[in-house]
Amino acid sequence: MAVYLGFDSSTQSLTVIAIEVEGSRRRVLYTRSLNFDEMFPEYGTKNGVLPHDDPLVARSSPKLWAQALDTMMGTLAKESGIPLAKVRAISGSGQQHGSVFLDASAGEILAHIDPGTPLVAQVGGIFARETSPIWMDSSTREECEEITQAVGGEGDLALLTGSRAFERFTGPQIRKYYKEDPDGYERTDKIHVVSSFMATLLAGRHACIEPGDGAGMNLMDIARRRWSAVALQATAPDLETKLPELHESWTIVGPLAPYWVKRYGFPAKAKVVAWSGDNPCSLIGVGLVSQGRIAISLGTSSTLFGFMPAPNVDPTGSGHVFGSPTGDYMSLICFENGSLARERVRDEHKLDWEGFSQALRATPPGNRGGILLPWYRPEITPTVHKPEVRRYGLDERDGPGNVRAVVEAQMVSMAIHSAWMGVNVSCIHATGGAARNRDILKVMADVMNAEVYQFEVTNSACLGAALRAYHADHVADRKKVSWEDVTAGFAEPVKSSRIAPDPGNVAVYEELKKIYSACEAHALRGGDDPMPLIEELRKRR
Ligand code: ADP
Ligand code: XUL
Repeated sequence: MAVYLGFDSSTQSLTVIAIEVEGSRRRVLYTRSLNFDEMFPEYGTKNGVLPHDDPLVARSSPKLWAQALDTMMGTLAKESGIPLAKVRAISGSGQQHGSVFLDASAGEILAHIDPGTPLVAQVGGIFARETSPIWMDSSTREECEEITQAVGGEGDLALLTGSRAFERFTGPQIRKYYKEDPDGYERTDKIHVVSSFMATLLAGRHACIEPGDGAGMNLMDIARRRWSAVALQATAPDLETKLPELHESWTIVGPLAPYWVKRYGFPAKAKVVAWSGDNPCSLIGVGLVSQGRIAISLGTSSTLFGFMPAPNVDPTGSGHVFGSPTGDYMSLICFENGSLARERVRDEHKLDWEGFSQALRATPPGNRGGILLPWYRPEITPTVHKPEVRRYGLDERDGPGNVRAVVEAQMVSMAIHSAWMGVNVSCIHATGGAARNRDILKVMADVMNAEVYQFEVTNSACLGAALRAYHADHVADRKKVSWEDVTAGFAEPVKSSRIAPDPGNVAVYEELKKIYSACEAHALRGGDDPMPLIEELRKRR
């Protein structure tokens, strides 16, 4: 029997999953989540983010992530009951784009961590920058423009790196830091993303970045899967010396560092496998290792993604191409106003999740034309810098109407902005915390005109990380294993969970998509007033 561990260091929590594999016998042994705000209040985060006066700035604490990892490893050793000696490999998934700036002392210090003292007490001095910008940060508009100019325009940058410049991407964030604190930048010896930082802590040495997360930086040549000299030069000086190496997703970073072996009793030969981004890991965790289906993840962010055999970049500029952990590619669009926007509406109308679901059941598809543009925070897709919530034909005090409006807005926006992927969607794999809510998934099925399936494990990023550990362990031992074998028995949708689209509702949403697009155009680009369209729909339906 072999045990594999997958971690997910997400915006709001650290989760672990332990899976057991013995031939075709596969099962989940253990799963546990630590919420950052609740478990580590001393860091002062709210929903995993440090408070800041500027709504465009979003940062968190890398020490908090390190402390959560230490606590979780202790929990695994002392409380989980899993056979530690059987752990063969460990991998993980990290919130994408976030960056950790380490000084030159980090290498030596991490190689000699004393097992008698908690991790955080020893790594406090390794950070060139105390806080880490995360994916919710949208304060780098100027840097995006500068990088775009230097590389030769949006189209060229997208062709080169898989995306035009995005505020949350690591490259623009690095440029901002270099401009604001040149001494801090000079002091920085290595710049990790969240995933490679966490793998670094486990292995006690600088881990590589892999193409799943590397593609979220505006720094990697997407076709060649190596750092792009042109993009690096456009971003900040001497960047090539500060970035970790770039290697495939199944790279073994090294054995587990002695700290974890001596302090908690993990086996010395357990392999640390490169960590990847949460969306690339999710691609594995929902079994999308071949073409033809898509996944929608309803976590803190909402993402829609699918497998892609070649890097076909989005000509409209709203989507991304990332590396897939299989060595291929994936397409993705991301929305910042995901769970936190749904929670805002839920809380404004004093509901719990059951009340939220009841509101969905009590209101008609199409919401009688009532539209909400749910930009509680700045939005990534479409680009909205100044947070603003707009309503069309919808009363602010109408609780059920606002609940339906926020869910419909999110689903309709996903449908509109994913058209560039050119996938004829007939089947959606739903994942993330809110995918347990079948009333939300019903709206998804009707808007996307596709069947929606749920999974046994809702944290597909975490499961995908454990499956990647299993895959890399086999590759390292020169054993043949296909991705279909890797995901079999774990990442298959639950057949009985199928939610089918209703043709009548699909027709309503076809009309609503046009109205929603008109509302977006009105709010963002001064387009025509969409109210006449709403009145027309009301007359007919
Ligand atoms: P992340 O990994 O991005 O931190 P998760 O995928 O764990 O987030 O999702 C957590 C979110 O799931 C919570 O913030 C909450 O809004 C949402 N959630 C949990 N239960 C429900 C439910 N029954 N209905 C809708 N949303 C839910
Ligand atoms: C993807 C993105 C988010 C983060 C947070 O591009 O920004 O989905 O990975 O989970």
